[in-house]
Amino acid sequence: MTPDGSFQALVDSFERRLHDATAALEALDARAARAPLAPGKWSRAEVVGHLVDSASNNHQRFVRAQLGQPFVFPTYDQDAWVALQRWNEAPWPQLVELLVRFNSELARLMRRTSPQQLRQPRFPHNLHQIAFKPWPEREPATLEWFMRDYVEHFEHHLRQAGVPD
Ligand code: NI
Repeated sequence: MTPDGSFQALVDSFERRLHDATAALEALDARAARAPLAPGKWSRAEVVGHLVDSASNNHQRFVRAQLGQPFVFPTYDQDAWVALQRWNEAPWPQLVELLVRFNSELARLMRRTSPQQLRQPRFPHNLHQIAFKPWPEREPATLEWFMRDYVEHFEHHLRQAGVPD
């Protein structure tokens, strides 16, 4: 198979976005980062903590899939994860650093995933339950689609946290 130029371009744009987001998030002080974005909603720190949870869950999925394990993965209750870890109390600069380092590593992993791994049909799967934009239960999924979905979820939450495109 030929290298997928459009997928590599996606990884490039993910890395650029991560770089720009770093500066925007680092510029916030901890008090601003910990204020709820709306009454009863997550703060920016909690949104960033949720993105770390997403990175850690999806890192496992992206590696396990390439080792031939079933494309059926544990779900996670996002609000319970954020509350349990008290992301709003985490040191803000270190939380941003964790987000950036973890996602830089995921970008490196994505870039090194072979076209065959990216495009291989995966069935059964549970992407109708765990994906940001659910994939039909009865259609084979691909790792490429799932990685793209990860990046879309990441972008969605950056916008929610007020990091401009
Ligand atoms: Ni989310």
